[in-house]
Amino acid sequence: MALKLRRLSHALGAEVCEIDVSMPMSEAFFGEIYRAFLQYGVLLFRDQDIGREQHIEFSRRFGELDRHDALPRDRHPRYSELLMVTNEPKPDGSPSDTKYTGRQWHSDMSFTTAPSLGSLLRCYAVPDVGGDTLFANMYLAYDALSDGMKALIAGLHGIHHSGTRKIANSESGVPRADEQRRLNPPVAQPVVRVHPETGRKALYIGEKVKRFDGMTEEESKPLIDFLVRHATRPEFVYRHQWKKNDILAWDNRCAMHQALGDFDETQLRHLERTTVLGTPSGYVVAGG
Ligand SMILES: O=C(O)CCC(=O)C(=O)O
Repeated sequence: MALKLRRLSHALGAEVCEIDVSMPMSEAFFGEIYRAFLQYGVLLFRDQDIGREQHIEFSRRFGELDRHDALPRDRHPRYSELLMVTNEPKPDGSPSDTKYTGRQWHSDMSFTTAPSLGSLLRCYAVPDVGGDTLFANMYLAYDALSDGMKALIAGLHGIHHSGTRKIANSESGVPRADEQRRLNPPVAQPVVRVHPETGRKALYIGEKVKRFDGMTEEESKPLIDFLVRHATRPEFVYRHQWKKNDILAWDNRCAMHQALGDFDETQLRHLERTTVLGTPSGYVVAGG
């Protein structure tokens, strides 16, 4: 059976059509999916009305799964391979710890020395309107830089911090942010990463980067801001409008993403993510 693909945007993304990811799949067929994953950076699988075990099993085809020890509060209570992204209040009525997950441009687990290969996010519920996710193609962003800028950033390392911008101000945010900082000291990552499978160079930056190693925050900020603004220009971006039972798989080594908060927060938005472990990258920076 040949893979049926439909491109999602000029920048990145393709829908894999007429597929049930819970059905048995030959190595050869999964190989076609994985090649499309490498080529398009983001793959969409619609109408996947499957169980949590099946989400986990399909994700394992991409590689070994993270058990999310770096984010223990955000794990599903029964499946450590699943990370919750939900605004559903806790049973005691207090706000969800993961209400603001992803509300800044980032690549998953960049604040660890084993940043993720890819993630598979499954949608259970979305608000009537809004709550979309943006993805940026970091190969295109790198390729579009001038030779002078490529030379300037070639040896730089950005220092990535855990946590989400908005969480620090939220009711439930402080203990979670403290815990995340304790478990995850800042990690320096190359600003230009060579994708281990395609061999292409991609920008590896985002809003979790506070400064460059060897430079102050004040010195670093203008260049970080420029690179994030540059990488997220509309021509490098795909905007995903979620439907229930969508699964999106993305390659964290060449795409970054951001969850948008443009929706009525009284409505449920509930997604669950598996995270595929990547190859080691970066180094811990004492004192951040
Ligand atoms: O909620 C979303 O749309 C994206 C969540 C996210 O950023 C993540 O799982 O890393």
